[in-house]
Amino acid sequence: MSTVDLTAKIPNNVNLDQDKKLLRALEQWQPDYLQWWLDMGPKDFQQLDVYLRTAISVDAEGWANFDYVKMPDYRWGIFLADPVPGRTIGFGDNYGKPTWPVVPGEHRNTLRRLIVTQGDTEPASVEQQRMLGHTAPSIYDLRNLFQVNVEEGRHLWAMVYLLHSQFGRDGREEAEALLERRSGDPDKPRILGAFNAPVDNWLDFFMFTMFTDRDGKYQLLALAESGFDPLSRTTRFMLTEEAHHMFVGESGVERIVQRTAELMQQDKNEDVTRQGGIPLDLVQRYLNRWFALSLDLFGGEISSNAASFFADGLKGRYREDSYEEHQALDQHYRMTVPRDGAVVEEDVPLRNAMNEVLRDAYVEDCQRGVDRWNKHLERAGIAVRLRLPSKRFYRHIGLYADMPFDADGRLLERSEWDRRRGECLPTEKDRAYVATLQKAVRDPAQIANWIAKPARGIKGLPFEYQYVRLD
Ligand code: BYC
Repeated sequence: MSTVDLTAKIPNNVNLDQDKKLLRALEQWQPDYLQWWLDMGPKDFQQLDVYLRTAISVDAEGWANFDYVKMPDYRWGIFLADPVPGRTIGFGDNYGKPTWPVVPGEHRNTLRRLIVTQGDTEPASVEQQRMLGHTAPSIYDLRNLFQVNVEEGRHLWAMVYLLHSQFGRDGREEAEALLERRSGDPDKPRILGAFNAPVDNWLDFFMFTMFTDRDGKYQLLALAESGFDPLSRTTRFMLTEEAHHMFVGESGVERIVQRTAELMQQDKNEDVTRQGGIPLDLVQRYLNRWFALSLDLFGGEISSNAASFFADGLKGRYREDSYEEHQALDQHYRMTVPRDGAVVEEDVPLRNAMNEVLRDAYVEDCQRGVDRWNKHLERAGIAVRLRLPSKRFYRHIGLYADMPFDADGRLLERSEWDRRRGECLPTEKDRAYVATLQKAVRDPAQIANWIAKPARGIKGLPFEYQYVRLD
């Protein structure tokens, strides 16, 4: 078990003190990172004590320490899962060969691009969520937001460590650029689509952490398979933190659905908006949007990039070890492809379909969450059910990009799509209504009317605990 040096200026379990050049480079980047955090991190909450968990070791049990911390003092550090002795590449043309402890020259550019793309999402999400602290529905939720934010900051560190330690000058330049792009900025946007969409209310936030963070889980799982061992080890540790982010999203939407169901039960004839709740059709429209935006993050259905990532042993499948065959040659993957105004089923060479294979595993995982939400409706005797729209709906990347598919996956005439768009995507009216609900609740015992309290608090503490000391 590697030991974590928590007292170092940059806490780490990679013996940074033994590589003075790398240490110096990272110590130079650190003040720029902190400046970025102060400029773009949670606005107006930097001086408050927040009950946060901090990684203190990388073993499965007890890696987290919970205590009050001011966010700028959070111990952002570099933690890699321990190496697996004798690990070999688990898939592709290099199957069975030893993994690479340093970046192989022939895959340098591709790996750098993958790491930069992954790294770019982390600060982007912090930027997107910057203003949400002002409208948190409870102190419990406020604390969860900040926990997610500081960990996304740490995930940026994880990628910057790889860039600095493995990619020399190019890596250092990329690390600087990660602090320069800005979510939603037309001149220097973040790389991937969903990370430029505003997240300015808590319904968007919960949908984002449910659906977009879950893309993170699947991308990290695919990178954890990588033959480039430092990438595998760093993503394996990131995944342990990621679970909480998806919990925040999944349980956040669940508590909204639960509250709406309660309000509907109290008065079956009423429109829940009259009681300050969020109607299920509105929840469904937000769900549709974030699910579609997040599906785009997996890239094109048919992708020669994905085929080479797999062939070269750089990016594997979700749980590669559950497959019997790891070359994926002479195999096909069935998918629907738009053709002459209709969709037809087609077999695509498996390596080219790797983005879709990963996306399908993701969709299955999302469905489990939606089923849980629906249990509340079932228990309340409400007939309506939430559901995932078709994978073809409202896509901007890949085979179905910018084609007018409805939520059932039927291709519409453009005019019909334009007319019916407001049935399946958030409307101006929806946004205006959601905006009226964005009011901070500052009494730790209270929660906004549109969301139920969680079943339990953090780390065995009650919901009412003062997770953020506001004074
Ligand atoms: N937006 O062959 P294609 C997370 C580009 S989330 C804009 O279809 P490929 C987190 C693509 O780069 C996980 N551009 O796809 C969550 C390519 O560009 P070039 C983030 C897009 O190459 C919440 C072109 O289109 N991690 O961690 O297989 C909070 C054709 O590409 C998009 C990763 O994504 C898009 N949606 O790329 C915090 C893992 N999709 O080459 C954090 C690293 C594709 O023509 N990235 N393009 O210039 C990858 O593995 C891959 O780059 C992709 C798919 C998954 C993005």
